Amino acid sequence: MRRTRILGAYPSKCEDCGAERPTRPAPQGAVVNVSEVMVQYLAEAGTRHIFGYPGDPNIEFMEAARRAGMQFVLGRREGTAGLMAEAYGFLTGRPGVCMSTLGPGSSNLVNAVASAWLDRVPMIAISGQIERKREQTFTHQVLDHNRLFAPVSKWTTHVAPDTVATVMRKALRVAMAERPGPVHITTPADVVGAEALDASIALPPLNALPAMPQLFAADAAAADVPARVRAARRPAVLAGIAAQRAGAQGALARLAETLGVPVVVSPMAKGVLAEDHPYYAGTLDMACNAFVWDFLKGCDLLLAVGFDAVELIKPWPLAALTVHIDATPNTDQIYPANAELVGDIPAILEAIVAAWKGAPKWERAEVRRHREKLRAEYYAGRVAGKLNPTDVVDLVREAAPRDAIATSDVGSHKLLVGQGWTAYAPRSVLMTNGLSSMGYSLPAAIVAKLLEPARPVVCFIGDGGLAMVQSELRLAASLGLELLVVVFCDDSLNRIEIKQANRNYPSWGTLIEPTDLARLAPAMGCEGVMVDSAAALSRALAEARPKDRPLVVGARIDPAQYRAQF
Ligand SMILES: Cc1ncc(C[n+]2csc(CCOP(=O)(O)OP(=O)(O)O)c2C)c(N)n1
Ligand SMILES: [Mg+2]
Repeated sequence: MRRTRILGAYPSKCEDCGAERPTRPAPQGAVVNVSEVMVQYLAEAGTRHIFGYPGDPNIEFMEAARRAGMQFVLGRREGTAGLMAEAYGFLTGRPGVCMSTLGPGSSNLVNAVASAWLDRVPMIAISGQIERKREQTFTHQVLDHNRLFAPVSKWTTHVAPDTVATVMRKALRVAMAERPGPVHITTPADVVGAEALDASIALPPLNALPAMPQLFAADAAAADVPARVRAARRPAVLAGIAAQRAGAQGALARLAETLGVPVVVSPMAKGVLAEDHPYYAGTLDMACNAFVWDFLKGCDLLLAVGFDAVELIKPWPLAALTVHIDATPNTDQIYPANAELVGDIPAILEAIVAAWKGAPKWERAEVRRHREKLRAEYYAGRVAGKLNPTDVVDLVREAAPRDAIATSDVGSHKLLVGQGWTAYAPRSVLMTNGLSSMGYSLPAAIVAKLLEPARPVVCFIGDGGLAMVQSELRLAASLGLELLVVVFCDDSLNRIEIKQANRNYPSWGTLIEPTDLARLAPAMGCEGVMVDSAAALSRALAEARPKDRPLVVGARIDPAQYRAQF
């Protein structure tokens, strides 16, 4: 029988990201099994963490990962482990890896895979399965993974001994290709420990992650844009997550300054233009959304730069001429584009800048006045003497350094965090605004701190969202992570309760019982404090914090500001 041998030596550091590679899964020349090949490909893709929850069919895969030096992060359920993998993919731009068992494990994982699907994050989701010969007919715990994951994945597939290397290369390439997203791989119990026999195993694995293809020819097409901008009276940019993924921050800032165009950003792209940049003009579809849209409605030319309509909450309201600048064509047709420039976004923007002649279109002072009005709108409905939601955002921002990472959950609080938190760098704000699933921000904060231990990490979450995932506090404590978890306590699923109130319906099914977080947190190995005033919150933020575990601050807010704004 032909014996599969592991590939020749490969560098101990990833050439792209500089990450230390795990040790080789097996000495050169040794027979390798399917799991070892999978792990080797994941290592080549720069992945050093697996987020998951195990079952019987995962044991061989886990052992291969352990021997390869991967870190296994045991989320307290598959759903949160999967959201950790999503955050990993968002932060690194490389596939986050999550793992579940068959049946209940895989069905629990669906939410996180769907989240990566709509948040456009590269992910490799792996689920164990019963042996192949029983999969077609056996029923106990057996779900058809391909049908389960197909609607929320870019690809669903199985590994087999004679396909594993090819499948892994394709899985990584598909997950990473624009627009990125999840690939689900089923690993049958009789396959994970079997000898890998895929002939293509001898091909270099790094082929799986080529650089972004440069499709764009920086010539006449780009030159057309300066002419359009010059002809416009009030041009503006709407920048989104594809711009952030493409690393367009430098080119975007140069475009804004050189052409003199204000830039509105989508929530998941917060930081793609520093929010103290003179041409920053607000975050779309968060608090003050009518004000920001009115600003865009006043524009007569829109450059949509990597804007993904998955973040759009209502139908497209603009009539202005639109230029679509993206890594993918405007196949969504949520907005009609008068021109499309498709390719490497930074290269396109630089070509436009290079071709620009003329004075900036907007005065910086005009954009500043717009920002000042936006800020005033953001404070609408504050109640003097109370702890308002915007006070929480402001006080936490003031207490955190510029390079802090913030994660936000889903609910009324997200709308204020999304507009009020000042972001200075790309990928410094993690939120889900595609699927927008509650329970994201705590697992995301855990991953942010794991990957960026030197940067302060703040997790904003509602009391409803925390109740969904609070068992992960125990994980954060056991990992020794210094996190600041700020909980907006209003005893309510406020975002939904408000919609009931807007229809004059009573609050029904939308109230939740208060939890004493000052007592819950220590039981989870964390510090905890409840505050009900701005002064108490300031004190809690100023006090020395534990360095080896999270601090949970339950901010008992007055929700009146939500009612005034939403
Ligand atoms: C998993 C999930 N279930 C339900 C929703 C619908 N939803 C959106 S916001 C919200 C309320 C969130 O309550 P909480 O976490 O307390 O935040 P608040 O709105 O009170 O700030 C709900 C139920 C959702 N987005 N995700
Ligand atoms: Mg709430």
